[in-house]
Amino acid sequence: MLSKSHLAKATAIGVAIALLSFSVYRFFITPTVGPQGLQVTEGQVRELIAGRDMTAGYFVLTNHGTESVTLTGVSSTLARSIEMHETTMRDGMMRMRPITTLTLKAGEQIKFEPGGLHLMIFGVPTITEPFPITLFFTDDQQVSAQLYTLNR
Ligand SMILES: [Cu+2]
Repeated sequence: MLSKSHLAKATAIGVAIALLSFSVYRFFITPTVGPQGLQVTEGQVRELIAGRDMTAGYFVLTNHGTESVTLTGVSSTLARSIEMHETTMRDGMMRMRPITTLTLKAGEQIKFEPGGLHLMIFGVPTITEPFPITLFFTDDQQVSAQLYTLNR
């Protein structure tokens, strides 16, 4: 039979494991929605091509709030700079160009994805996982997010 102290110890370990798996679950499955109702999901970053220090990043941004918001920039402590780019087709050629702002209406969702809107990440010597970014919005709002490596 288990003594009282053994039982207490086993219970404490059980609680610790439960808390740990709960936080891991929350971290990967249900990202939190910020106070402004802004949510970043599916954050991904491409591995570097050998010899280069720039890459591309993607994510899904959802405005769960009741007002429109404007994304004005993105940065990372691990990159020299990050630009928002859009991809366009002109004369049968795929081109990309920087955009400076992006407005989301209330309830709107915008996808940064391969072949469309994307982040160009410059001056990044190595990709760490998760790769931290911060999104800046008008009215001094900020949202932090993590990008995970996309192995393609
Ligand atoms: Cu680009």
